Amino acid sequence: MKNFKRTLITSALPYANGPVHIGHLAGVYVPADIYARYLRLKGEEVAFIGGSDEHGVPITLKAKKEGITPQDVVDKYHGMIKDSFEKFGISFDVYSRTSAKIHHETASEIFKTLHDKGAFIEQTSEQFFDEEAKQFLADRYITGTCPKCNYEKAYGDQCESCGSTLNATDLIDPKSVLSGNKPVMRQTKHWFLPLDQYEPWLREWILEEHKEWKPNVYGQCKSWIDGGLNPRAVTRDLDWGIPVPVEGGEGKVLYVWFDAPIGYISATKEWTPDWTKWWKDPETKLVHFIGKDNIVFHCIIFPVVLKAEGSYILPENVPANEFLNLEGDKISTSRNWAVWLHEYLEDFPGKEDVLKYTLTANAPETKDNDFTWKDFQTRNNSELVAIFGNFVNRALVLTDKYYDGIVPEAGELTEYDQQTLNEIGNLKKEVEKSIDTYHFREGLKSAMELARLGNKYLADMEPWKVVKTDPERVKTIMNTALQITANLTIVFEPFLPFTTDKLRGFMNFEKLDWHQLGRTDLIKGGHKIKTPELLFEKIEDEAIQAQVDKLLATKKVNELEQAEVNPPKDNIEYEDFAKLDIRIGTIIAAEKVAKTKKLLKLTIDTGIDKRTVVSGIAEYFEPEKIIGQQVSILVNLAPKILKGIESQGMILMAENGDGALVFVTAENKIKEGSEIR
Ligand code: B3M
Ligand code: ZN
Repeated sequence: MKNFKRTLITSALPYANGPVHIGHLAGVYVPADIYARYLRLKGEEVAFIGGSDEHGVPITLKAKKEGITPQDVVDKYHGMIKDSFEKFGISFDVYSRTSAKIHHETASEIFKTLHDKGAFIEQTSEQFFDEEAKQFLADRYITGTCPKCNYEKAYGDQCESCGSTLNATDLIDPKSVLSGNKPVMRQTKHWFLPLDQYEPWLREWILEEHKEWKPNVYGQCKSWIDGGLNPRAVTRDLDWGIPVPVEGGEGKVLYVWFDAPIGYISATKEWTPDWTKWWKDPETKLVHFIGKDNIVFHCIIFPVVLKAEGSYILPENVPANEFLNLEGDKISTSRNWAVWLHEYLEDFPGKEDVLKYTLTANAPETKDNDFTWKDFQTRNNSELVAIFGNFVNRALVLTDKYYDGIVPEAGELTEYDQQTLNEIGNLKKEVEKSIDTYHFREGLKSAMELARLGNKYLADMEPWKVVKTDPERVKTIMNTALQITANLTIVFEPFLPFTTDKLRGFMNFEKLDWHQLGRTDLIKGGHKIKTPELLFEKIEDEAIQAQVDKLLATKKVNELEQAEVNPPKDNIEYEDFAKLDIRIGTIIAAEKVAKTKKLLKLTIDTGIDKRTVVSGIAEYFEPEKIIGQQVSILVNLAPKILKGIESQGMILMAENGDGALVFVTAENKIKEGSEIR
């Protein structure tokens, strides 16, 4: 492996069109942060770069939806994202934004350089144009039916239902998002990056020279390259973005995926005047942390830009992650199906590391994974509290109790003591191997092994028993336990920085660098620790249930919103309608029908009588909660036996296309027996 002098870590620039959620964190920011903290702890020269991606169509669409300007949108979300990253402890050296002046300048300059070198081809092509809005339509401004799966709301670049990449011209029955009209074709000129010309080079550089890239990354690159690369437009007809800085570029902007990765360079410039050593010195190791949907941009398109420019280094690795799902469903900003970082920080104050731990322990490194609140609770209660917290607490509390908080000197070590301490060095190697190869969940697992080791050591040694028979021996046991504790403050530093900070506080202990890890004399006899507190606290069921309820409420809203409307039925005569006798009634009793999932047995006060109705609504309503609910009831429906119960009438329900149900009733409470007609 090549030896580098310094490491430049970039993490994907989140779109400033919404807050950051756990999917972003697990995929990009938590692993990048672990990597940055680890290298810093080793004393290496590191730059950790972040920023907001503030251009592109998603932002203009959001602005349109909210009736504000794109700049308003990005100001709002950039502030929010930056703030939540800070509170969560993502240790960026700089967090910039692509609407910054320095970025506009940098991206323009690189575009011009490529233009002047003749690196682009100019092509006139036909694009969709909205005649009413007088505007060319970006892919996201066109919706229509997906030719692959028939989903009716596919975008001009992608179908979110089947995941296919599309061209706007592939859509069946395309419509403009702006006016709802069918767009027409118009000619427009754009600048293209001829990716096809770089194919032999990409083949060599990635497929031959970077066989060590993660299989998911390498595989995606290979399939793009083998599939044949085409020239790619790097400009757009849009009024939000960086103006195309060459002749003929009026009214056009740089394609967001052209400028966004350049944001890494601009942010570095903003951070230090000495930026060229980070971007132009071959002894700098450039690593991009991204999610899997960004692979082609970071492994193919951006490297081609850098290569064409000629003076920049190329990424050494791109450890892209797969996706994190939430409770079995794809995370989605538009469907509000997410755990938002800023909300988490409010709901779980002081528990930043619990989320970091869960997201790393369950990181989608090799395949998509699922985040569940239950798992979050278990990771906290059974791992952080029961293993790490328990060990540390025992070690510190016993030291406090037996020795007034003064670390005892060790006597002669037994073979078991020695073995236990030797294990620290082995685990250190494991953690290093894992982090060096971007296997952060393995790394965390090995770090956790050290806490397990400590826990087991104390459980085996039982100092609380030995203290009665051999108090001298207990000094050695406690000293050994405290050496393990001291090592924990180092090994967990990249993963759980708030926790190690707290632990060092309890121990009255200084921050040590990675190279001290494995030493068995870190904490000296005679050192005084502080009165210990709990390192982690248990998370109760109620807190978890509250989060689950929040998601269930979202689900319900989505179901109602996304429902398809059924086509109308054939006309009927008034006489047919007049035959229906529909009354207002009140549910006075309700219970589940045994051995069925869907049925409730209801007793209804119809104003005429009190009667039994069997209704298929059990999946949507709990019997206790609907007592007193007024309903509309069809009272002259012929009775029918259902599961052995005679049902005398039918409750009217409104049902959306997904089958979610709501009671149909009068606007105000009204006397039972009132007729509906
Ligand atoms: N904003 C897409 C995303 O957030 C894009 C990343 C840019 S990285 C230069 O997934
Ligand atoms: Zn589709």
